[in-house]
Amino acid sequence: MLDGPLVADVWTADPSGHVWDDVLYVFTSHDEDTGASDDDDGGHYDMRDYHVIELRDLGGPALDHGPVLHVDDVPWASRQMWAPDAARRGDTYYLVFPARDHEGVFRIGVATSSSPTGPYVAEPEPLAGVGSIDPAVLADHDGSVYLYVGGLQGGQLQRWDGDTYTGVDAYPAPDAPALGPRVARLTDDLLALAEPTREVAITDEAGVPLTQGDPRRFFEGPWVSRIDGVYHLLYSTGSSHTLANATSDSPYGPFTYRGTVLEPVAGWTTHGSFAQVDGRWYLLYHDAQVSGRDHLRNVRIAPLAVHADGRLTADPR
Ligand code: FUB
Repeated sequence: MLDGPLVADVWTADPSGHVWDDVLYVFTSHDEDTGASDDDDGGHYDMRDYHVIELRDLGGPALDHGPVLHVDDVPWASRQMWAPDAARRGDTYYLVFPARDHEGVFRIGVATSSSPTGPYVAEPEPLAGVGSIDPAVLADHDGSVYLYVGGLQGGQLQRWDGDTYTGVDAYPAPDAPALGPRVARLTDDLLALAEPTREVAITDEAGVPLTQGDPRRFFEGPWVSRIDGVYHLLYSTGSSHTLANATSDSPYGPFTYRGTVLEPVAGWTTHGSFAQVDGRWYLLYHDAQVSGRDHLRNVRIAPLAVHADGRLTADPR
C-alpha cells in the first residue's frame, strides 16, 4: 500500500485518517469529471459523494466503502462535497463535511452513522456560526473535541467576518498577517459549536505572524494532531503547493511554523492528514500523478518522521 494509490478504480482525494479499534479508516472526497467549468473558484472540483477506505493492514488490501453520503441526501446542500473529516463519540460516527448551500455559500454539515463505513445520515441543517471548507476534527486527550475549518479563494474563508458571511472577498494586504483557519470547541454531541470560532494564528520562530504575501502562509486544509504532547497543525500553502506544519502547546494556537512536510506533488492542490498505525506516524495525502489532471486525484500514504525540533517530514515513494 505504501507504493501506490490506496484505491485505483475511483478517483479519491482529501484523505482524513482515523484509527479506531486497530483499523485505519480513510475518509475521502470522490473526484469525478462531470464537465463542470474550470474557474478560479475550483468549479471543476465537482464532487458529489464521499468514500471511506478501510485498511486492516498497511501491507494488505484497501477496502473501498462508497458512496457513504451523497449530496442528493443532504437537504441544505447543492454541490461540491469537498474535503471531509470524521469523528467517533461512543457508538456514533460523525462525518463532517463542507458543501455549497442553495445560495452557493460553503457551509459545514454533520452526518451520523452507527458504523465508520456508513451509510451516513445528514443533519437537516448545516452547523450554525461557521462556514468555509475543509473541516477537521481533533478529539483531544482530555475529551474536548475541536473543529477547524478554512480555505481561501474558492473555499470562501476571505468572505467570513467571524461567524458572519459577508459575500465580499476581503484579503489582507501582502505585508499584513495572513488569514488563518478558524477553530471552535464542539458540544458533547458534536452537533453544534460550543463557542464562537476564533482565528488560529501562525507565526515564524520569532513569534511574528506569517504575512499574506509569505509563501509559507495558510491556504487551506487545516488538520491538527497531538503528537508526543505537542499540537501539530498541518496545512496546505496553496500556490506554493507544499504541505507545511506548525506547532503549539494549545489547540487554539498560536502555532509556530516548523517547515515543509511534503514537497509539491503532481497537481495544483495538496491536502493531508496524520494517522498513527502500530506506533508509527504516517501522512495521508493525494496527488494527480496518474491522471495528469488537477481535479482527478489519488489518495496515498507515506511514512512520517517526527523530529525533536517540531519538524515533520514525509517520505513518499
Ligand atoms: O478537493 C477540493 C478541495 O481541493 C479541497 O477542499 C481542498 O483542500 C483541495 O484539496
